[in-house]
Amino acid sequence: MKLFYTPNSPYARIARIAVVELSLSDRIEIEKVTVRDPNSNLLNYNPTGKVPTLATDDGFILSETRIICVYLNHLNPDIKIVADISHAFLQQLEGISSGLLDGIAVWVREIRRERHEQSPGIIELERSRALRVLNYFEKISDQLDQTPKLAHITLASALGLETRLPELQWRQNYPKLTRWYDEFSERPSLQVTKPEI
Ligand SMILES: N[C@@H](CCC(=O)N[C@@H](CS)C(=O)NCC(=O)O)C(=O)O
Repeated sequence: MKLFYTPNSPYARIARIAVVELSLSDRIEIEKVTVRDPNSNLLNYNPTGKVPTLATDDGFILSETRIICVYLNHLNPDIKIVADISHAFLQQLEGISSGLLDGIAVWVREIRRERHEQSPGIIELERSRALRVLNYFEKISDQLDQTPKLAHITLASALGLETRLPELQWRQNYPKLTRWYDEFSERPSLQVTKPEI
């Protein structure tokens, strides 16, 4: 089984963290690829050209982080990373943290375009979305724990984009979230998957 990733993708990072937390490192080969590259090896597997991509032993090509994490979790059901319907609050956190990540990812992509191509409207939309969600997590931070659930992994991966988006500056205004994040980030699975920049 093979997991394709790029070192700086926050989505691929979630899948890589899940591999470690589920003790699947021995069963899954991790292959670094390029994206937005017509010569990428990834295109031989997945026409979307997106990471993460999981090529399973039974010949399936899985895209989309949550779908991949559900599959990985089935390989080691003793550890529960992905929340099911009996854990509705965790599902709530999964959804809100992945909305935060999607929004920040759009924002990061926007500021990486040439200045004259950037849309101030999109940047403002994503900035205010991120601030609303960060306010939410600061308020409920006493309900965040340190267990490696998909919700927490996704939130940490989104917050980890601070290195790519200094404009976000979430640490200054969200002290409780900062404490939660700094402790969670000490997990070996987060340490070995730290973005390169
Ligand atoms: N909705 C997807 C998003 C994955 C995604 O956008 N990955 C980015 C890297 S962060 C990518 O592969 N981009 C390549 C491209 O845009 O062609 C998921 O949940 O996995």
